[in-house]
Amino acid sequence: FCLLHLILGPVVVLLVCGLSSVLGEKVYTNQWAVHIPGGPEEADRIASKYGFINHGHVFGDYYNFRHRRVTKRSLSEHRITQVCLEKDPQVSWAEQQVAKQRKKRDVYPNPTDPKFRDQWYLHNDYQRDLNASGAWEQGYTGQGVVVSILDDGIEKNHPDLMQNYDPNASYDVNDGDPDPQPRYTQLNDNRHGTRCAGEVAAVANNGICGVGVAYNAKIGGVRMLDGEVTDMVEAQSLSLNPQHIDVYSASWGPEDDGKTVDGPAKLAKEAFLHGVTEGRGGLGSIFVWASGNGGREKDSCNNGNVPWYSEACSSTLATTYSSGGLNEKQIVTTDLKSKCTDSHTGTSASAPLAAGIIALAWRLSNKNLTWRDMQHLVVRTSQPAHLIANDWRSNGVGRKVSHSYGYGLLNAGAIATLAKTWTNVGPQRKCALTILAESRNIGGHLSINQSVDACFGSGSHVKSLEHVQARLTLSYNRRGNLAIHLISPAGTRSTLLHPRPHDYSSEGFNDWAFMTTHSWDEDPTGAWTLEIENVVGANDYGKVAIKDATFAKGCFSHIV
Ligand SMILES: *[C@@H]1O[C@H](CO)[C@@H](O)[C@H](O)[C@H]1NC(C)=O
Ligand SMILES: *[C@@H]1O[C@H](CO)[C@@H](O)[C@H](O)[C@H]1NC(C)=O
Ligand SMILES: *[C@@H]1O[C@H](CO)[C@@H](O)[C@H](O)[C@H]1NC(C)=O
Ligand SMILES: *[C@@H]1O[C@H](CO)[C@@H](O)[C@H](O)[C@H]1NC(C)=O
Ligand SMILES: [Ca+2]
Ligand SMILES: [Ca+2]
Repeated sequence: FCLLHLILGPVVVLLVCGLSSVLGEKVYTNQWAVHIPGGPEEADRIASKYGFINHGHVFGDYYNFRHRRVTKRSLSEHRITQVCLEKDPQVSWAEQQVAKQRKKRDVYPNPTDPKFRDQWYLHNDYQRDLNASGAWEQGYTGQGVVVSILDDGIEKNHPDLMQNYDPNASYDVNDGDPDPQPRYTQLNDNRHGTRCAGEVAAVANNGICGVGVAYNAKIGGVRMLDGEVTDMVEAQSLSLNPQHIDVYSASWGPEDDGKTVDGPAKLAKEAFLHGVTEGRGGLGSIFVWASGNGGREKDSCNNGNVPWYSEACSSTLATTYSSGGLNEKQIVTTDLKSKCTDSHTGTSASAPLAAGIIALAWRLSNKNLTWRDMQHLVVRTSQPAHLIANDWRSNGVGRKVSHSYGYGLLNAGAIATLAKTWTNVGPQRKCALTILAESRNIGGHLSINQSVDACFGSGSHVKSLEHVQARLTLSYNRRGNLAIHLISPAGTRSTLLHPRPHDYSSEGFNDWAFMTTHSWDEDPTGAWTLEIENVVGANDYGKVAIKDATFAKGCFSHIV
């Protein structure tokens, strides 16, 4: 009886080979744990009697036996051998060992680049980070994704960029040629674009500098800041190769002087619209913008300026690090002349990190996420984390949101995880309503309360919000004294405009679109309230007309 298995053994091998992991069933090994109280010599004797090799003590009187002929991995238990052992009077217990599914806790090897350990914002074991490794370990590294940096050029032959450099995502708008190589000066004025490019896609595991967030992404640069910036220059940059470039990253804007009100002009507006409707085969280009001073300062977003391409901080969707605090290191990235810097700082550092994280949401096998899907992922996965602000509030769907940080700190691992199972949001619907056809006096305080049906009964009925825009035309003798709030039916209070002490202008706003993302996923049906308030309370005067409020109308993802 006990000899029979010697013949059967090899047959079993053939049957089970390769099935084990697929079926997820128990996998039996050729090892037995055997309890033999009679001592090591007795154990050796029993081992050879039944065709085992004794691999020695486990502990106490337990021995590790390996069978010579039983296959190393099998889906069926080797009953015969088991019974033989159990029946032997010298054996008090025996068990054929099963291979357990065990994953190494830290299975993903960190990049080996010399400066990687200084990239605290990507991954560290001691404090919050952007959880880049959470995406990498799932195989999301930016492969197949194309990012372009709109800036002062890119050092395309930098040893830590060269391998990922993509000439088709690059152009020199300033000089009108295909080569975006920066213009070199004594003071290295044009290093910005190269530094931003490295944040996104510096090559990993090449022994040079650090890594980009999306270190397998393709990276290009548009040289457009090293010269006169006009509407046409902006538009041309924003619409470079939209069927090839997935993400455009920009870290610049108008004066941060607390009084400038500037927005995209005709051509740039059209470039945005064209990008989100036609770019990437209709899935929509992603535009990532740095806003305000970003980052950690409590008042970063409320410092009295209306950042370029941003109507107010309520349009901010999420936050990344921009530079460290006093005790923290700054951003590590590629620098001009083949160098590596660990002192890249400022607002400009944040947009490329966000662009890189967005690049991590796609995989080669699924680049199907639209520009709106991407924003849904960001809204759902960003977290207040440790970000300090006095205005964190739960919105109508219970999500924490703040004017300083939007929905919070981006989490690359969480985005990648959610992207895996995400199904496309349906087609975009827009419902536009006129709130105030005739102008009204503002005085010291004006509150307009209007019930809306969100276009109920029509094809543009909006049940769940993305963006809300309020387009105001407003005259006032001193624009900077005004605060404007919008309150949703669910009670979410968005600050559309903060008072701006330095803004003396009497120009008001001319059909200016204020946007909020704070009511994301709320049902817009019900009473909306718009409050316009003179915070100084002097004898100011002016009028307002609200051309329309548009619900669920998209703009572009706007990231601090
Ligand atoms: C750039 O585009 C051209 C023309 O579409 C194509 O032939 C070439 O392979 C592309 N190069 C890269 C690096 O993608
Ligand atoms: C991609 O999206 C389109 C339209 O939303 C859909 O028809 C298609 O099935 C999607 N494909 C994948 C792989 O998700
Ligand atoms: C980072 O991402 C991984 C993968 O999605 C996730 O399991 C982990 O919880 C994330 N870490 C944090 C702090 O959110
Ligand atoms: C707006 O009007 C509705 C009734 O139409 C009322 O229930 C709501 O309290 C009002 N909201 C404000 C802020 O006045
Ligand atoms: Ca050039
Ligand atoms: Ca590197």
